[in-house]
Amino acid sequence: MMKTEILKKLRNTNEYISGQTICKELGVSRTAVWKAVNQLKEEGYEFEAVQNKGYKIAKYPDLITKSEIESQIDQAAVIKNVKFFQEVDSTNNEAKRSAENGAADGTLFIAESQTGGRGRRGKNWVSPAGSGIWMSLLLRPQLTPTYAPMLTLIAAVAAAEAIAQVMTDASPDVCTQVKIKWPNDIVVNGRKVCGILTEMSAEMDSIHFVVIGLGINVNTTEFEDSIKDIASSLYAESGQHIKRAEIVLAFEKAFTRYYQYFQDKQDLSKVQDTYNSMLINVGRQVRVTEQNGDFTGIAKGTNEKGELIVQKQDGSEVCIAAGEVSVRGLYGYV
Ligand code: BT5
Repeated sequence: MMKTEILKKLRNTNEYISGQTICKELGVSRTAVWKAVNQLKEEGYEFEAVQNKGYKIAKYPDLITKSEIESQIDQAAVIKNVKFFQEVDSTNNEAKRSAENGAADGTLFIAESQTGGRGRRGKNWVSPAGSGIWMSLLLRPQLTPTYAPMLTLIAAVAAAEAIAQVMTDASPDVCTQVKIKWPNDIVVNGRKVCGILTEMSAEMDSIHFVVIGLGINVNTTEFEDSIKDIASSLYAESGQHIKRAEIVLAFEKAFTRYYQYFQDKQDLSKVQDTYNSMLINVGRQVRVTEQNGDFTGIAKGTNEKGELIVQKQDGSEVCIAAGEVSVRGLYGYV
């Protein structure tokens, strides 16, 4: 794709690059380059053009388009290609539909807004345009279905790391406040900035595909009544506007690394320490809601399967598998 290639070339240098060089290196006509540059201008990229020298990008807009992301992905990354939508019902739904039609492992579905964003068990996910990241990664891992819940934890640790990293750049004192609420929420200063919804299609002994959906509130300034007491955004917590593509790319790097560890060992042993160091539940009282009743206990951390270890009042420990229960802090959301 021409726009991706042009962005790749201009991004990797501080020098001006002439239209002629771009044409030659990409093997395309001047008109084609001119057309692509104009499209990029319309999308909000600002170019500096100097006669006899060429182009340079002076300003990058806050976009999460195919060309913006693909022009920055590493060759070795888990994300291989990006499908961008201005609006979609749910990127998880889109990923599942495309997966049924043969979409490849490593396709990232990302949307500016969702009309039917979903949380777990039919809950709603608020996904307005312009301020957040609503994306779903399609994977086709060679694993049995029992491993799928672990992917949620890998995505959580990667998202938390990415968020902490961009927030450190923006506002150094905030990053220590980035925490994971088991199993799938990222909270900053106790408020939810990111949720993860993992879904899969599988047979008894093999996974057809897994879709990992992430919703991240980045530059959101106002939240609707239904979530205003629990939700926040990276902007609200740091006071800095952060470019959404930066977070997507930081997530991509961290996820690629942790996913590789996971595939090597088929457990979470290499992820566990980092996950537990960010886990907000540790040492806190939690209420575990199970089908056959509730109980309270102290959360101890997660084991190598990603289960939450909870010590009951009688001292015994139970391991709670992700997806089976809902864990609520005793005194509120965390
Ligand atoms: C989640 O569910 O946290 C998973 C959210 C996953 C969203 C992504 S966006 C891309 C992809 N496509 C989708 O359709 N979904 C995924 P859960 O733990 O069940 O939490 C849902 C609850 O979070 C809701 O009941 C609200 O209380 C709260 N909530 C809804 N929208 C929110 C938002 N934008 N920010 C913070 N909290 C929100």
